[in-house]
Amino acid sequence: MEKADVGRKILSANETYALKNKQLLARHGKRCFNMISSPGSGKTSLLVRTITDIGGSLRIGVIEGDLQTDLDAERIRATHAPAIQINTDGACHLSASQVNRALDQLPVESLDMVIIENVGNLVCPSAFELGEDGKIVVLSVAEGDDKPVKYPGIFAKSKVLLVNKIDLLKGALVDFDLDRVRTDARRLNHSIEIFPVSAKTGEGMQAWYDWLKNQVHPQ
Ligand SMILES: Nc1nc2c(ncn2[C@@H]2O[C@H](COP(=O)(O)OP(=O)(O)OP(=O)(O)O)[C@@H](O)[C@H]2O)c(=O)[nH]1
Ligand SMILES: [Mg+2]
Repeated sequence: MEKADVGRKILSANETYALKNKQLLARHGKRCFNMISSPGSGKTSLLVRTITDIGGSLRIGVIEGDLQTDLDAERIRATHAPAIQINTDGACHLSASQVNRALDQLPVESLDMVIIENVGNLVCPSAFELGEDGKIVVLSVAEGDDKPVKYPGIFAKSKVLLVNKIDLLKGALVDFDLDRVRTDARRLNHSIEIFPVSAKTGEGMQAWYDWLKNQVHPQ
């Protein structure tokens, strides 16, 4: 079998499970988002702050993907939200079959929403559908404002861009042109919602919470 055929076969097996996940979530009437970024942009910090601040008004369950350890699931569980950890053992992305097994272990019926924190990587996870309603890309200001043009795929596919760590912009600790990121991301994806936020200070987070709540209870 040629390399391209093997690649196509892996993707189509993944699509079968992605569809199963979509159907399972739709049967329960639950929303699901797939959070993707480079390692360390602040995905888990954003989730911990979001779950803590939103409280009981939006019941969020989390699926955590990492190569090793259950450190991130432990951080989520400390908020009392349910979290299932998947270890990919070297793979650079989550697969839909792994998410399918994790969904079996989550109390999906008692939740409003499942958020999947994908393995830290801006490239591979964007090629694997997991059955989500949308992707959320996180870019922290310390990574540089050229990322939308250098890694266009994930910015083109995402519903939301969270620009995290904006607290670092104060005092010019990093050079980052937010307007450039807005322009470049919208050139790739005119409908992408962009929220500049800080998981550390809470700045800008309310607009993100409003978007999230609107997914479950549209105004
Ligand atoms: N200054 C600042 N630091 C932040 C912010 N959000 C996260 N951090 C820090 O960034 C580091 C990485 O945060 P994580 O939440 O673990 O990032 P992650 O994207 O989940 O990382 P991986 O799961 O390893 O890909 C930690 O030291 C956080 O304290 C923020 O808004 N501002
Ligand atoms: Mg994390």
